[in-house]
Amino acid sequence: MIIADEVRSALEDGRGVVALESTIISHGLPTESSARVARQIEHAVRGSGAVPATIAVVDGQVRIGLDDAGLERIATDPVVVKSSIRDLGNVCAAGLTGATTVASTAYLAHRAGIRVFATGGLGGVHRGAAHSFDESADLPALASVPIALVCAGVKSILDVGATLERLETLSVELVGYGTSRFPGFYIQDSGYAVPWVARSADEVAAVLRARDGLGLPQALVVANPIADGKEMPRDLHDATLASGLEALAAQGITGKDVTPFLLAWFHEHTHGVSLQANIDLVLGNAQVAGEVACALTR
Ligand code: PSU
Ligand code: MN
Repeated sequence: MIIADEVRSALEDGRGVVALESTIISHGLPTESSARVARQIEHAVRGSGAVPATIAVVDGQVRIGLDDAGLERIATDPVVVKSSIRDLGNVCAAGLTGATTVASTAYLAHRAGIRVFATGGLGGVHRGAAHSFDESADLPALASVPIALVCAGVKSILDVGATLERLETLSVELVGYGTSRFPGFYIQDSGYAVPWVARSADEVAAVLRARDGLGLPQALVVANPIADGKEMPRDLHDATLASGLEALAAQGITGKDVTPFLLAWFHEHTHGVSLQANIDLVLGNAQVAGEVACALTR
């Protein structure tokens, strides 16, 4: 595991550090914009006074903090492997380049001593999971990694209600950031409530400290809705989701390809509307994560 110099010195000096995942860059956004967005996400973390650490596997080596060439490679190289926890052994042993998911990023960030992590939307229970058993490895990973994850809820392509039930079963603590409603990724309100509300970065930091004091091993999910005026129009969202799910079934897509397929479907079929929402929500999460990381140092 190679920790970038800037990240290592920030950790040693007790400054705020935010982990960032790389699958959103390689598989979640169109290639034309992904390098630019990856830089914007890091910029948003810096804007809050924290140091970004984008995590990926480059030529078989885990990197905690990517330089610009690494970021560009993850964004544009078509052979980059979507790497969840169970892929890490093979990707590293074969010297491959892999983009880490929420699950593997959380695991690696925690090993590096990072306390706060930002992504777009958490993975979860897929629609039809009662038959397919398709539940993201993000959920069990968060049950065993004590990190704060700032996200815009779970992706709306999922079964949100079932995902919330699983988060409860797995004892993953959940707070709404300035809201009592669980966000729906592209939209502010998924239709479900959250059990707890945090009104500021300092309140989130207080929850984290309390959890640390008790030695709780699970993650804290900080659900931060997309900003006012930035969410996708509801009817466009619902129609695109319906057609995307039909295409998914018709083409027989399964396993780790499901989420990238549906995200790409949205980006293509909304002519950039979902892409802009995805960018806006992840930048908002990066900013809040930076504020939480700094609040933890106070
Ligand atoms: N959030 C986004 N875009 C993404 C993802 C999250 O805005 O592409 C990625 C994350 O890496 C997450 C993964 O871990 O999607 C979930 O994939 P799966 O459903 O196969 O577990
Ligand atoms: Mn899956």
